[in-house]
Amino acid sequence: GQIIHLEDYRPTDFVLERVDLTFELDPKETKVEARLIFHRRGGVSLAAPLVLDGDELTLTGLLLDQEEIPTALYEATPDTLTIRGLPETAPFEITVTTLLSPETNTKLMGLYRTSNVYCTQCEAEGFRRITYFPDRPDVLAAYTVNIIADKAEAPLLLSNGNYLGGADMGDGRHFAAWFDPHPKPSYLFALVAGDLGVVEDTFTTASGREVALKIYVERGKEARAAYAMDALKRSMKWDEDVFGREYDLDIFMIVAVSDFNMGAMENKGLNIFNDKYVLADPETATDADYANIEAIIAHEYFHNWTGNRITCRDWFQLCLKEGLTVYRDHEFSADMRSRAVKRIAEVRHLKSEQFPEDAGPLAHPVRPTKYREINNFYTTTVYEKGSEVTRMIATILGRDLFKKGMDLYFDRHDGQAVTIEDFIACFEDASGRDLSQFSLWYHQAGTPLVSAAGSYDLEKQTFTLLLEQTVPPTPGQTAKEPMHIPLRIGLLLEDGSEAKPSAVSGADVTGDVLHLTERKQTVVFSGIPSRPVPSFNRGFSAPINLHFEQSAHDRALIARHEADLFARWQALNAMALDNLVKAAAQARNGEPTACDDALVEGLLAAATDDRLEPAFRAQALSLPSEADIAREIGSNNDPNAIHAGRQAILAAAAAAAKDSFMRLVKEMALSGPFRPDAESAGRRALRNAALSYVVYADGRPEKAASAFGAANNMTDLSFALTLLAHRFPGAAETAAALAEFKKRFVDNALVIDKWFAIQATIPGPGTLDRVKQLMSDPLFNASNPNRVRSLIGTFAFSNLTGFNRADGEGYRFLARQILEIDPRNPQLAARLLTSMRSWRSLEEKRADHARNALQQIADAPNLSADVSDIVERTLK
Ligand code: B3K
Ligand code: ZN
Repeated sequence: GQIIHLEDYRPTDFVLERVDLTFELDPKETKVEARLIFHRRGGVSLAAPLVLDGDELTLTGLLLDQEEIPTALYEATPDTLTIRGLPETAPFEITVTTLLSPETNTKLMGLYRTSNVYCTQCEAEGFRRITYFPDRPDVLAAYTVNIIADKAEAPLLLSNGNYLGGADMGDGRHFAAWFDPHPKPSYLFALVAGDLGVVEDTFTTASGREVALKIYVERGKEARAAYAMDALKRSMKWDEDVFGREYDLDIFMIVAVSDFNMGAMENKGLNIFNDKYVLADPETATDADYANIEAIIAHEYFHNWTGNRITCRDWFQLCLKEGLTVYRDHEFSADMRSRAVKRIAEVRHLKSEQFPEDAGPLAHPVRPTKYREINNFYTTTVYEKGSEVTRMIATILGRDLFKKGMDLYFDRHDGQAVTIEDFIACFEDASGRDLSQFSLWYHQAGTPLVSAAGSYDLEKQTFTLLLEQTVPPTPGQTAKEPMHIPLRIGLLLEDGSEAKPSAVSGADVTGDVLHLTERKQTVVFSGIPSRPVPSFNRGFSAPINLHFEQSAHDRALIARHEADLFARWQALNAMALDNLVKAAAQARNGEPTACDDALVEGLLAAATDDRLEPAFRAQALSLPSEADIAREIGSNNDPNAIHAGRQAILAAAAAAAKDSFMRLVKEMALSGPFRPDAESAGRRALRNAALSYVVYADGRPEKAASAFGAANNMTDLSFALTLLAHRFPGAAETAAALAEFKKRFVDNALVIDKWFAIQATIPGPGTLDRVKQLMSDPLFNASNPNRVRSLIGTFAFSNLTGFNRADGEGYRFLARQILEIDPRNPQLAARLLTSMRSWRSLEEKRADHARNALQQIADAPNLSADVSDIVERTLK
């Protein structure tokens, strides 16, 4: 594939007015007739042909205003259709007929089959696998869709918009017609046909309209869709209350399918979901599953306004809908659950996924300027960093002006396909502020590093902060400009109270937001009665790395007294990270590991403070991951040493406070029926976190085995199984529990995915063989993305010691899998390959093995554009 540049954008020569589609569904030979009404845009020369996109298409008919087009006037290849000699100004109708084979469509893009259900995925460029079309997001039209199918095979026929009607055709077939009045780009098109069960409800909008809600799932699974329905209704209400956005059709549908390349898709009025993010009940779903379902249902629903009503001009603007919609779903979850705990989870995720991307060969701006394969840009940078950038706008403007800017955006751009510049202009116009320096967040890749140094002058009662920012070089961007970084900061006094400076010079400060705008800034706080302890980046107000030498004593003070709960966790986490980095070095040098008493005290103080909610206390107990430690070390990493050091710290903390952890396990026990709410989930999380320390201190599998036996919900059951498998992989108790778990859930593929993932993350070099064995288990299915991701993906992304085996076998295994999957499903293969993005930060021998494995992929013939794009950038 060639490189597409943002600067080459220009509007289409022809304006699409209407789309009328007819599908005659058949697993092997589906006929699609597309009637497209166009007119030539003013000023476009008569010589300009109509060029439509295709992808692996077979053209079987082509008409202009119902007349056949002479072959001299058009040219069709599987990926373009060019038509000449079209009218100068008058609208004309092109009828395109194509033949598809949904059954053999293994890429899961366009129209495909999953468990005998026809379904579609069109974002980003899947519609061109259905018919020749101007398949780009700035071409908006109203669609009519007629679906004809075998009645027995597909009693249910769905598409976007409102149902117009249907009828029996007398020959065993029937049809249905749908009309979507809202102009939309082709990537939001959807069709579903098959035999599915349904859960129904209604929602009455703020202005009193009744909307029918339907969630379609595999027959027999209806009861497991109740939580998703509840989350949907709460999302609809929240978007009205918080963003003033009402739903705009008579019906809103969600369909859950079991073969899906990603989480879910926001097709207008007809969202299609990976069933993993719809189905839940206490027996089969963990608290994390419930929280994910709530967040993703909300995310896709919120796209109705941020993405569908207002869409992207081109794919470079992807963060316009994704970053903003992630921000909206984060705020929703924060309102539904605990804001501080939600923020901690977001920052953990951002740091473990986006920071490594931004620090590695795949780094790119939130708003990129070039791409080879757009599917490779649905990244954590576009999504999560994009959300953080939106959050910073809200922090800089404050709640009211942010709201005013959002209202202006909805008002000004409804029905349009717009750019990031249009979005920013709304906030500038609503607030009167200049956001041009701030916009660098969209354009400069790399995580900014802010280094701080402080000095206190007792005589003058001043505290002076020296702040310096640098943005590291990233591929294609060597020199960077200083950014506008909104840094929330608190100055704590020794008694835990917060200093209130009488004046601040050297930076604009509003409330507790310090605006860092220059490369170097000296900020002086006056009226500070004693040496303050600065707490930086409260609430993680800016997605940066912060370097500040701070003693364990000062960190402990923040961890106990900060008003901002997130900052308390951040201080504890930093303290833990100091210890873990030191322990990794000690393990590598064969020295004994030491754990600071201050860390154990800090962990315990937070974990046992019953003024704090259990979910927060659980977060405090959960130490930084091996990947977090590797990132903090930065280069020349030895995963075995990191693992050994971390185990040693865990064991030391466990031994130092075993009784307190045992008490917590008892105190946090829940009685009564299972409830998935945030409070109960928090108690389970704290209980399990404490249990893991108890098991570490104990060194024997019995307690984990009895927790496994006693569990009455999937959270506790899978946690106990993980403890057993990871801590005692060879124990008889572990083998028994794994066997029992498999037997119990053999009919539930989503639960078996947990069984795969738990085993794929057993630390150590032996896990690769286990993963290979599991691949030949009859429950594994190499063509189902969820299975592949839970076994192979989890191994490559989340098992540092297993995947990064010193002999390089892990990388070679992954390379073989990539080459095996790529011809069937390039998107899945490319996504798996991003697990190699941090290879350069490994110690030399491993890095060599990794490079060789990458090279082996790069040298293979017939790579997809998806995989070759990732492998080339990763190697560069
Ligand atoms: N917009 C889709 C993602 C499509 C990915 C295409 N490769 C889901 C979402 O972000 O809501
Ligand atoms: Zn999205």
